[in-house]
Amino acid sequence: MKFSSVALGLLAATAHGFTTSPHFGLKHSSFMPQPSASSASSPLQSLQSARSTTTSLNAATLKKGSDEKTEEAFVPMRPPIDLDWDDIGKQLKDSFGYSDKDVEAYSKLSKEELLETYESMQLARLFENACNQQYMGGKIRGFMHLDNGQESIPALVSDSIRKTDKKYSYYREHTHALASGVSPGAVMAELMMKEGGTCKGAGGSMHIFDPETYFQGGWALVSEQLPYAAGAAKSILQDRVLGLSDGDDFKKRDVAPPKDDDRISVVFIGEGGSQNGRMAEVLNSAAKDNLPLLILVIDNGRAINTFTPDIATNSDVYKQGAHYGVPGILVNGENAEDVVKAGRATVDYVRKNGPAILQVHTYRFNGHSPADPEHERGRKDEKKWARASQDPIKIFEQKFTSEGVVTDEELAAIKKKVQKQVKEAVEFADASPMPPVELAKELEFPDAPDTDYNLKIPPAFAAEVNERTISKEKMDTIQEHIANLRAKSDAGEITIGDAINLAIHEEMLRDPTTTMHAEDLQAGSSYDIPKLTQQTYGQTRAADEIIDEGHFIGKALGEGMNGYRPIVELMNTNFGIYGMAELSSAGNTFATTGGKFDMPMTIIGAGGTAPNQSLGAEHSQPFHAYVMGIPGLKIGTAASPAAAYGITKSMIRDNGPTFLFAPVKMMKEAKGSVDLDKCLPLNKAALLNEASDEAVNGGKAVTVLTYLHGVKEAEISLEAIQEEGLDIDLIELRSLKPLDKETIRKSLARTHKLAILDESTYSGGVGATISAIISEEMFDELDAPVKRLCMDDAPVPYASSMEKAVVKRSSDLIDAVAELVMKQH
Ligand SMILES: Cc1ncc(C[n+]2csc(CCOP(=O)(O)OP(=O)(O)O)c2C)c(N)n1
Repeated sequence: MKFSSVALGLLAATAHGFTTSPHFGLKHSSFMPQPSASSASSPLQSLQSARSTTTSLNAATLKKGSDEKTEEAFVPMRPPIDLDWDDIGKQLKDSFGYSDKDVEAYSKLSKEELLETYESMQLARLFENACNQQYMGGKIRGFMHLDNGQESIPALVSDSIRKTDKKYSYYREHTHALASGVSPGAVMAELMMKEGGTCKGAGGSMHIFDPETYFQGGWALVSEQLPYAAGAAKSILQDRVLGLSDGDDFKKRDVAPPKDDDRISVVFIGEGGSQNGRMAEVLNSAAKDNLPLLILVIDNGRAINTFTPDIATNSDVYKQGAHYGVPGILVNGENAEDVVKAGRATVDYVRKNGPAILQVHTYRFNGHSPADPEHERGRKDEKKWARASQDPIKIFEQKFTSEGVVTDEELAAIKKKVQKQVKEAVEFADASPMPPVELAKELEFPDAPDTDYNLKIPPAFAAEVNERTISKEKMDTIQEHIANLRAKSDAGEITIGDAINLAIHEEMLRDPTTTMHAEDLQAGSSYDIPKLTQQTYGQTRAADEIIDEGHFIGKALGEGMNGYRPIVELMNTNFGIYGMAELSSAGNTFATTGGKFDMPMTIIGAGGTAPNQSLGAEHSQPFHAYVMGIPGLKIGTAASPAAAYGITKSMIRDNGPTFLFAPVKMMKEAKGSVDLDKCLPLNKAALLNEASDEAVNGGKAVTVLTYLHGVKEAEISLEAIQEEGLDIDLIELRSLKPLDKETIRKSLARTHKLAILDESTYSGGVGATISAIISEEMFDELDAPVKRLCMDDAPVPYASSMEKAVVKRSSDLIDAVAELVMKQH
């Protein structure tokens, strides 16, 4: 067992405190019971028990003797782990199956490689010191999460991670971006809100993105990046299956990846974030699909002010994969040389075999962010201590100069070179202009609201890819299925579910980069929407998913950033509640990345709340209203097969995230025909009934806005309304966002009265938003206040007698139209 000088220093200091594994250099206390061979069956278990023992410790007083003066000695809450290379080698053999010879091959870094490690660490440190200065000078604002003390991780990244590997980091990502080759000037400019920034100043400190280096975030919701990285890993498999690769414009071209393609996806995550359930899902998915995914856990033991062991039963994140068969190892982040060497071994394992976890034990010298108050239990002294004794840069300098491997002059020259680089980055950022005010609106959608999707050109390689990836037998089967559905349409007999399924198949054949995700997918889910997709296009393109919508919307997001066009089918749109974080980030991506990443994701599902639905409260929520506030999302509805077909096709072709809601109770019952091969606009409402001139001229007409089941309810009420000598302009809101204000205004200019039959709640509902817009922008057209017929602010009851009081229907509409017409103006 070797002890580093740092560890030796600590040996005395910790003598009072905790039980640790001698194997890993944690020190045994003479006051604590020693772990027996049976109570700590492996070195790593010993380490774990040591950690839990130390959680209650802070600082201890070491007494040299009862009559001696008391001497204060610092005992950190998190003891250093001081694993040496032998310990790491053992883990590499036990966890990854490496041989002694393999481990030996990883055991040395050349002098040149050591100097590169040093340079990478210095770039991270000096760049972030400059960030601190700019923050203090007021040029960087908001949150800024610095990485000081954790520089061995960027050193690993610049050593083993290639430009073409996909990288998914979190809000503490500046150094990961630099190590991935993102320009320091562009990162600094992004932090300083400048147009020359990686995202033109739209992203900021927590959202660094760079297409060229495949640096794909920069995500600020703790752990959200996990499924995205899995989706990116999946896109690598898709490239291989389809024989596609990225062109210079990062769009797919018909060139197969090289035979030895060994790209991986890397996800960075804190030990706090690793306790999130997304970790379990990602491990499951990574193991199931054998994804080339490296989970790089940066374990600084702190989650903002929380000492992570206070909330986590087990901080050994590298063992979390055991349940799924994903191996992991632990390394000491203060020893940059070992981090780089172990990083190489782990990355090589992932390239050749599949997913793995690498947990790096570090100390972070700064608080969470300068904007945060620091209330970290036991941290003040620990930071001081860590800066003095656990700094990977100082440890590196001390070790390799004292061993004569490198000279002070060589290190000084590197530091000087990096200082110049950082100075230039600040100068570049200073010189860059602020982004223009108009950019915010330009970044709302990648495709303008009035896009004609019929004009979109399919990829030239579609026929070739279909030919080589779909067998003749399967192609015959799907063509027959398509022909049957088209015949049903011709006969006016196609359902909404089948119309969407038809559109999906036509689009998946038209563009082989289109993928599908759903639960119960093989069986066609609940309404046949994904029917025959897996059977035709295979498991990689059409994935049956675990039951967490957040997980597979997240994976779709990762595919969407990597040249694919994922479709997600939700068995019921309400289940999308589990994917709120992922939906919101999908909506943000185009704008937050300064327009550098499209997000061609389509979510489709049956939802809404029909009268007499009898599904209970949780299946009857207005999820369409919940997502209305997500920027960047185009939201459509379709209450007929024709609308469902044409909108689905357009949404799949759109380069931004889109969400189609279909009426759950009408999926099989509404039948009709579709306009074959035609895309519908995503910004248009449909006038389903035009009030007669007679009714309009007599002041007996009302505009009715509705969608989903409301369309059927309104159609049912039409006869009764007309029998009374009244009439309605019945407008189906096929686009909830963007809203077709033109069609509404045109109708109000005739009727001057408006009822909204709304399948969402009184507060925060679709009707509430539309009513506000009309009051603000079309007030002059109104002769009476807008009449909202919406759901009460109450959970939808099961019993139909009670449900009647909450969910509005045709009878309510008939009354409302009569009431509006009676209103004097
Ligand atoms: C979903 C979500 N919840 C809470 C937060 C606030 N938050 C930001 S960082 C953080 C702690 C994360 O700790 P850890 O994963 O260990 O990473 P570290 O910051 O230490 O690098 C929290 C709670 C957030 N950004 N996202």
